Amino acid sequence: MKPKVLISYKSDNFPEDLTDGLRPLADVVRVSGDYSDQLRDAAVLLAAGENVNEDFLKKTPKLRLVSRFGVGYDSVDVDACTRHSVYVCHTPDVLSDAVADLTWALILGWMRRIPEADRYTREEWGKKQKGFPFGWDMGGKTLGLLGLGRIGVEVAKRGKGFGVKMIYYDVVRRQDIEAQHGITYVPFEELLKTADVVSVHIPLLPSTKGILSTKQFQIMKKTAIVINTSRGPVIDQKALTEALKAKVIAGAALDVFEVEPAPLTEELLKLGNVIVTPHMASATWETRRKMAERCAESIKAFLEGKRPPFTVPEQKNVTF
Ligand code: 8YV
Repeated sequence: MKPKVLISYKSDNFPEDLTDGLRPLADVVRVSGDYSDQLRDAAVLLAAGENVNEDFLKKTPKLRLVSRFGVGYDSVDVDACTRHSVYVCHTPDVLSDAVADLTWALILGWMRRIPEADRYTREEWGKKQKGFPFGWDMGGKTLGLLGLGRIGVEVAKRGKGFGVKMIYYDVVRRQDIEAQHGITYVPFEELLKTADVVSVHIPLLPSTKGILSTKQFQIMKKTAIVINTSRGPVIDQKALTEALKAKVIAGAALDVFEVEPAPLTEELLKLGNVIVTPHMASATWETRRKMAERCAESIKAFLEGKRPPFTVPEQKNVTF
């Protein structure tokens, strides 16, 4: 009997040809909605964002590989997977450009007030001059990157072209990148104090949850904006909403939220000084294809009895 591969990532979207490529080696089942009845004999799970934790693993005695469709794997308890001899793979690198592009789209979209300008052009242009969408220059502003990993670096590369001064804070100092891309390391508080744009590029960990909250917004410039294309919970969303309402900071542009999809009743979605997008930073046709290929590559290698590529760093030296 062939091992069973469950594809839970938006099954309808996962490329048919990549699924077909796995069929000679596995019984491939595309699932959606509740698929708990499929778990008992599954060897591989191509996971969207479901929580793969100890409870989940109790229902999957045959599971040996979780392939996360994405670079972030905060939804997967890697220690629990290691205890259960389950590899965890993800899709690093291939989405860094797309996420950096959207980050800049959000920065520029906010600074040049694109959503308001679009509405003004359709509804008011020629009728009234009041409300003409004046924005702000990028050149000379200070961009503060919170996190200088793969995605932060791509954001910095693009920053060079816009003539911004770049500073960053990270738990790991990147002296190679500092010299190469003209970016300066500063302590966290100094970044908050001096940046005109604070852009977040860190993983969600117990230590980063709520890293931007009331206290941090108070340290920031009144004219500063916050950009988040990483994970919603790294920002305390209620504190951010209050800070935006009270004009403690000037604005925010967010692709990620504490709860997703963000409920339509969410107060943050009603504020005028916020731009929102639906967790779409990696959602380009090319990038999603590359992510799918990376998942398929890990799964195929595993099915052929090899150690899968693209395991998460915590499992770098582990072979089951
Ligand atoms: C995806 C992401 O939208 O890579 C990640 O960690 O959050 C995004 O690229 C997501 O993984 C799709 O489920």
